[in-house]
Amino acid sequence: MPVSSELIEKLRSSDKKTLAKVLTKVENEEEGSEEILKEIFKFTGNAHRIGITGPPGAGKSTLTNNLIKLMTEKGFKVGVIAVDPTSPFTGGALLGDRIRMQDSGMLENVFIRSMATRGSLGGLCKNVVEACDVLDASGKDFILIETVGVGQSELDIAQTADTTIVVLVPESGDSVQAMKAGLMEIADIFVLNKSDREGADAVAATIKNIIHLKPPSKDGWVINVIKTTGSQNKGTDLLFDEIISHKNHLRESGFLKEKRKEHLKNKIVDLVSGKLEVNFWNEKRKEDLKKNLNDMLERKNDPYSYTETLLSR
Ligand SMILES: Nc1nc2c(ncn2[C@@H]2O[C@H](COP(=O)(O)OP(=O)(O)O)[C@@H](O)[C@H]2O)c(=O)[nH]1
Ligand SMILES: [Mg+2]
Repeated sequence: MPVSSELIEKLRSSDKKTLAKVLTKVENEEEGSEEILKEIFKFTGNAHRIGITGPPGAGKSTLTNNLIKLMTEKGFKVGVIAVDPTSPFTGGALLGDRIRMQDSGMLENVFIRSMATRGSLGGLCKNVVEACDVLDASGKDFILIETVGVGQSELDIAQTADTTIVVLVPESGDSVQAMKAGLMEIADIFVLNKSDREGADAVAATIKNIIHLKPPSKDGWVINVIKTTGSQNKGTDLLFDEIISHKNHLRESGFLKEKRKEHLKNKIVDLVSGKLEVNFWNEKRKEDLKKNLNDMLERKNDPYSYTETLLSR
């Protein structure tokens, strides 16, 4: 079914109803969503995508909220995707903030969407990249993607984001643990939030030391540690400045192109495996698998040999 040009126009003018409708379509892979994605691809690539990850409770949502405020105050258009079932964009103090934003008319330039994690624990759900594309095509300057760093998700987020922010807190003795777990590899910016807490300076120094031990990155970017106190909206300006520095660095070094090429490559690989898988598991093969399970269970056959036959048929 061809996509109506009216829909694309509405989307590009950031019509909120249309945005919400299209995002739902894309998230659920409803019929026609791929057609829309095809149409809007040429309008994407302008937004700067910022991934915000870290352990639960580190203050990711608080910082996201602070960034939204600052960015909209500066006149930027902001899209937010929260891949966090517990994201309190509808609760407590943060709601208060949102209401204030609404009062000042700032909410006009913000679009927030929560997406449920599916499948893997805390993982970035499947269509986050596509949802980012939709927001991108609607003319956002920045897209903030909040995701809990508990496993694979923080690595996934680096597959989408131009700038990846890893949020840690002083009391997480696991901050060093986090470094080991691969967060070091993906961070463009470290935030030490809850800097009002005891020991913040020492932890910031430790993180800096670990960074210095690391070989310099390919593109020559030097990772910084930004101290914030999200709950008091302190340090948000420093964080924003650091984001802009990284954004400029990516452009000037030509590394943005490299990064996005890599993201595109991974996307194609994912698309191909997805489509191959869908095509492969037709009724006949599903039936065949069912029939053969007992054989394997009784050790008359093994999964490897069976897979080989299945693929060669
Ligand atoms: N003391 C202190 N508390 C904070 C700070 N930033 C956020 N919090 C609180 O920490 C809790 C978790 O914050 P939230 O943004 O939901 O964390 P998330 O799970 O990483 O998104 C909330 O109660 C916040 O009010 C901070 O800088 N200092
Ligand atoms: Mg959160």
